[in-house]
Amino acid sequence: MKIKDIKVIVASPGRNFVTVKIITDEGLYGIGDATVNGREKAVVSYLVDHVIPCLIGRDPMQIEDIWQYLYKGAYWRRGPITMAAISGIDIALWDIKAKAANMPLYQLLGGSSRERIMIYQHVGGLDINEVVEGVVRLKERGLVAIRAQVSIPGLPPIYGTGPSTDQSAGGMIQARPVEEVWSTHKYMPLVPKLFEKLRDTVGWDLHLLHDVHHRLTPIEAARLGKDLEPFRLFWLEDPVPAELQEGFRLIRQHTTQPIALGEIFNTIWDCQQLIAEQLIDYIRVTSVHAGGVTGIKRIFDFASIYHVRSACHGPMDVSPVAMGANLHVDRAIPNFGIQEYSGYLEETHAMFPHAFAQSGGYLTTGEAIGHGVDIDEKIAAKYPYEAAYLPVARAEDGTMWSW
Ligand code: GCO
Ligand code: MG
Repeated sequence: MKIKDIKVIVASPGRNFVTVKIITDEGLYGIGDATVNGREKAVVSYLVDHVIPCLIGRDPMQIEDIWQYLYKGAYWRRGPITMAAISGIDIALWDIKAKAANMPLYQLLGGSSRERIMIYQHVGGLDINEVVEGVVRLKERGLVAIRAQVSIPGLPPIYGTGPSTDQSAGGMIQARPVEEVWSTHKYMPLVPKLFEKLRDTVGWDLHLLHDVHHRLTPIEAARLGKDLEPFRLFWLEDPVPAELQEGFRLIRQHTTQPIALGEIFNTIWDCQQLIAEQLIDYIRVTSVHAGGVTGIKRIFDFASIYHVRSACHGPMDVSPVAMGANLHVDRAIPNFGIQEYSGYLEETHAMFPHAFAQSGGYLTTGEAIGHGVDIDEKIAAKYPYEAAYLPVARAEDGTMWSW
């Protein structure tokens, strides 16, 4: 079998997606996701100008060799654009291999370790009462794990702490990034109050999660972790920017609050120390950003030695294609933790017909061969690329902040 053609399809059914379609000379094809939110076209150029010409004529069955060829062969290693391009190709190649084997992808990865995959979804609100109401509503729909975020009183709603989380980002996504205002000292005492009220209302069975979105320092994160301990959160996500891996030691010295990290990581090298020193509990790499099925499987296998569990990033900008690939890995690995699933707009569901399905707080992969997600190119043609950026953040004095 040989790779005959590779198409890159860019479409915006509500969000921009970069989809790779690898077509073989035997008629089999595979689909991959190569989307980097807000930097989509950089990946398109990387693929079209530098990757695809080198892959035509190669054997699509040699997935590991093609991965290494693109990783080592470029000389310039790692980085979000390179790794998203590798991811898109890798996910499509695994799809082809599973189709050639006439199996659902999870079977090729070792078979099924679980029947269903626990997910979490997001609730945001302008004040604590609004968030509590939202959490109660999702719980009634059968969710067993919910991420809760609240706006800071006196400040406009901010991405990731207010209603402007993924599924309701609405006005927050613009052709140029909106600039938002952040205040650490107003945020810190508010979050424990939110989770106290949530525990009083929904009890202790529900898993509650919170995303800090990289905005604190290690000692601030340690303080927040200690303050949250009585409410037994499933995790505290991205408390601190993670370039400085050893910074997480400080958090660990002070709190037993479980920590989740890794949605912007591309390789095992971004989290090698965090995992080997057991500085985190959940690793949030996702197939589209961390080297495809090959990349995340390698990271999760490494993490399993250190009691670190998987938690694939799965917001709306991770397309249903990467979601499908994630779910097959989630199903197969021994150290699955949880899967983020923000859900998708109707247009997105229609453009990517998929075998995975939600039932209450869980997703199932379905038994379709391959990863079970396709692209409808006629629908895709109706939604051309649109410039769209998530907001950026500044402190109240104007200092640029992590968002
Ligand atoms: C999450 C994330 C997302 C990211 C977004 C960036 O936990 O799902 O933090 O909301 O901000 O995916 O493109
Ligand atoms: Mg996050």
